[in-house]
Amino acid sequence: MDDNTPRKHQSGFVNIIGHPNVGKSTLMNALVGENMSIVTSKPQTTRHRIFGILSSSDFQIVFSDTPGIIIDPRYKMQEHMNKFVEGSFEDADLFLFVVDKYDKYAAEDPIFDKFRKAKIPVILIINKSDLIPVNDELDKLSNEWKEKYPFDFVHPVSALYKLGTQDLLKRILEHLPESPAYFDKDHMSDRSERFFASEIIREKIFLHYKEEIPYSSEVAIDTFKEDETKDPMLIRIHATIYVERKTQKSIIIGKGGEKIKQLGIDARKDLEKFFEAHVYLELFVKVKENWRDDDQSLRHFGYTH
Ligand SMILES: Nc1nc2c(ncn2[C@@H]2O[C@H](COP(=O)(O)OP(=O)(O)OP(=O)(O)O)[C@@H](O)[C@H]2O)c(=O)[nH]1
Ligand SMILES: [Mg+2]
Repeated sequence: MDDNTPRKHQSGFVNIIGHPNVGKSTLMNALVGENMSIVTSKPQTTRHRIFGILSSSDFQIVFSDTPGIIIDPRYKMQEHMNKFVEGSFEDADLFLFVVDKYDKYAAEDPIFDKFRKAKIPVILIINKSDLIPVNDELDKLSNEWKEKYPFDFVHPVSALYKLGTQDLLKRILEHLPESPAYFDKDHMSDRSERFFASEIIREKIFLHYKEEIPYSSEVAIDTFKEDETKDPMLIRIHATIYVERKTQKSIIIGKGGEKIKQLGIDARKDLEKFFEAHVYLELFVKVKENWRDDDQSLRHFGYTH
């Protein structure tokens, strides 16, 4: 190539969608190389659309992690989660449609119709390939999926063990249009530090509590103050955990405050890692009855479109 030939630059939106718990957030984190999106073993962990941006001198891939598609939403919050997925149809240059070996879709599932109408390339990602040790099984799965929709490509990966993810990046670049970058090259997300702080605390709620508690909880950051006179920097965070009922508040706090203390210790460790700073974290718990069905609360918690 002539030295004066301008080098090709590719940019695009790569939207990751699929059912809850199939590993969408793990995949985005593996592709971006940072823990941008929280991951737990419980379904419906992700509640928002979150960009994770991977840039080099030649390309910028704007991944978006989305909530798992909820078939039968019971709360307004879940309707908002589904709307975030729908929103990802408006700007996608490429879809990564993530499934695992247990995942089931009928051939007439509305998602396939949406793909057809959107006319956007779709790569089927068969995730958790570490749980599918026999190649025959993978071929069989792959053929069954291809009968449901003419995917542009079928790509097995293990997002958890980062197997096949580098090959997937190459495949993604083959589908990305030539375009200038959408974001500054040093941006890794569209989200604020407060958002990441609330997500890290919410992840710990998912990990520390059972049954309805994680699903009835939301986290709001009341103050986030950086003190740069300290070395390393000190960040003071006051956060409120909202639950739906008084009984849930006492479960979050635990006997003598023991449970919330453990939650705070665990969350602080990850906050310090994420922000590379010392963190002073104070947690409060409040009851906001039925916030999952209350428009005003949902707006306050960022469920806006
Ligand atoms: N064995 C195995 N487990 C995986 C893999 N990828 C993700 N997981 C696990 O699957 C669970 C769900 O992962 P997430 O990344 O939170 O899944 P998600 O699709 O984002 O889930 P929602 O946000 O609830 O929609 C976690 O326990 C992950 O560790 C994989 O490649 N192999
Ligand atoms: Mg997720």
